[in-house]
Amino acid sequence: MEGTFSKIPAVLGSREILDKCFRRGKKVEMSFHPDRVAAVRNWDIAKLKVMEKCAKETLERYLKGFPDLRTLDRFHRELVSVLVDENSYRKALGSVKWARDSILRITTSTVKSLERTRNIEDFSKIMNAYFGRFSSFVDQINDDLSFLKECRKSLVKIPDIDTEVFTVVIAGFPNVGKSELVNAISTGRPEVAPYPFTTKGIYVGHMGIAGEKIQIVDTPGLLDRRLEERNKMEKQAIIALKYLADLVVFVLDPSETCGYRLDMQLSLLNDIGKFLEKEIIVVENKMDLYVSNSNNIKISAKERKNLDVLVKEIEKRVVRNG
Ligand SMILES: Nc1nc2c(ncn2[C@@H]2O[C@H](COP(=O)(O)OP(=O)(O)OP(=O)(O)O)[C@@H](O)[C@H]2O)c(=O)[nH]1
Ligand SMILES: [Mg+2]
Repeated sequence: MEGTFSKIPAVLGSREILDKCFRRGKKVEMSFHPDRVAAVRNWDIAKLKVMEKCAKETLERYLKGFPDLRTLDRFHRELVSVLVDENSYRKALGSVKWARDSILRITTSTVKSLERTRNIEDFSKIMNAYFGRFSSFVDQINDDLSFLKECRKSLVKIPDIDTEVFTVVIAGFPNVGKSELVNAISTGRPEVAPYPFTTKGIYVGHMGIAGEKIQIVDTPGLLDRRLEERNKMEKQAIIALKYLADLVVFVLDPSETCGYRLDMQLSLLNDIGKFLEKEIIVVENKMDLYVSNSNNIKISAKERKNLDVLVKEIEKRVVRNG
């Protein structure tokens, strides 16, 4: 999965691709040939080849750079399906392939016509016909290119997550301190959402635990509501919980400074427990503001308090799992 999404190339529009290819074609210089007809013919063929190469390389960069959804693991596949419309995605890539193939085909046939022609006046007719069709193939996929350009915006943000590595997913209501916690316990340079902004996607940090490098995943906040009512952000959190979590750390904010009542947070915890059937560690964050008399682990992510207690609990699960 390394770099699958972060390396998706920037997408040009039809106009930009045509400008680039025509510009390159125009730069081709005529080589000397004692036969004037052969000299012009060679020159025209060289122009076609340069334009073909330009289109082929550009379009193939997209065909290679945008992942084939069928090759993705379940987690990434589900995540992509929340972020982009899969049918349009497949269709767009199909169109790019069609344009590439069409250009290769007409280039071959145009070279053949040039080779058959002895009449120098016919060369420019053949070339103009080629330019017209070349432009038309690229123009016809403009909407598909725009669509891919949009897709890229959301897909490049998908982190490289190794579905084989032990993974802790941090979940809970919005504003309870999930990102603060992930930042506090991740080592190295965490690829974590720059809090205090609302987390809009999935972010991954790492932790060295019991000699293993495990993943720690930050998710967007969840409200206590049915799946059908969930927005794109929440759906991503649910997918991470479902397909990535070996262990869930559910963060509660009993101080309710997050803006949500504790009973609502507990109701979400209860639902997630029922639907997931995964081990959940419940932590109460913001102990600097409020401490309840429950038996849950109490921490302050912001003040880095009691995090060692939580880390020990995570460690126990990692050791048991390995
Ligand atoms: N007092 C106090 N504030 C905290 C603590 N942990 C986080 N906060 C604050 O709570 C606010 C929300 O923290 P985030 O980490 O962004 O919360 P989140 O759960 O990631 O929020 P979403 O991404 O929107 O779901 C920020 O202003 C934090 O500084 C804590 O232990 N004590
Ligand atoms: Mg967050």
